[in-house]
Amino acid sequence: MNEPIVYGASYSVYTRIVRLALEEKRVPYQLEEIDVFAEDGLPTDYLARQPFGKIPAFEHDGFRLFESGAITRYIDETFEGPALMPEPVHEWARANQIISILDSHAYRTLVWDVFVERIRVPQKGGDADEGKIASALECAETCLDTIESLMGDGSYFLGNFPTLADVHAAPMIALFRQAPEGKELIQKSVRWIEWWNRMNDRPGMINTRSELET
Ligand SMILES: N[C@@H](CCC(=O)N[C@@H](CS)C(=O)NCC(=O)O)C(=O)O
Repeated sequence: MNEPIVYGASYSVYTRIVRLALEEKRVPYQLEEIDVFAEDGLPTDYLARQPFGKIPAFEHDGFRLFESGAITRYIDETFEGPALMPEPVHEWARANQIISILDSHAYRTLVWDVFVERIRVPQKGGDADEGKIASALECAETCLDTIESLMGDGSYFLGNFPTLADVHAAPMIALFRQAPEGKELIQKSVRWIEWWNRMNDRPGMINTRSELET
């Protein structure tokens, strides 16, 4: 089998989710840089890989795929290495539920409305929208509390090994905690602190760390 190719950027949360799945499976891969925010726009042929113009896209042995949730499940099923979904059906359903919460509620709130607004906007000379941050923090708290209520008793969300749910969450939390308010919310929960410290020390997280993290 050829090495899979991830088309994306090292700063991107969703690109990192796909890379982390590959890292956890210990699958060598190539990262083809696509800067989705480039002034000149996306390479002309990129929309053939991802018609919505988002990153990442993925290719393996001629099989093209986009949507990170589909890509990480493909990686888990296709490659050898530790299983990244729990087998008991209740934990399996919980992992899917957490991934859905992260996609539907956490990504925009934690990454765009808190991290980008608090850190990136001022870095680029703008003024943070305090109203946006304040209301996002309420939703962020609901996200964190809800995911915590779904966690099992193990070292990771759903047992003693990371699943695709952990892999989906870690890149979002990594940016959220760059904002002082984000860090403070995480620090309020021992479960979240312990989880973050464990996840952040994993080789995959270290290998995919970007310059956005201090
Ligand atoms: N549903 C997509 C979401 C991917 C996504 O939102 N990627 C971000 C970067 S992390 C992006 O491409 N943003 C560019 C934009 O929204 O214009 C997936 O799961 O792959």
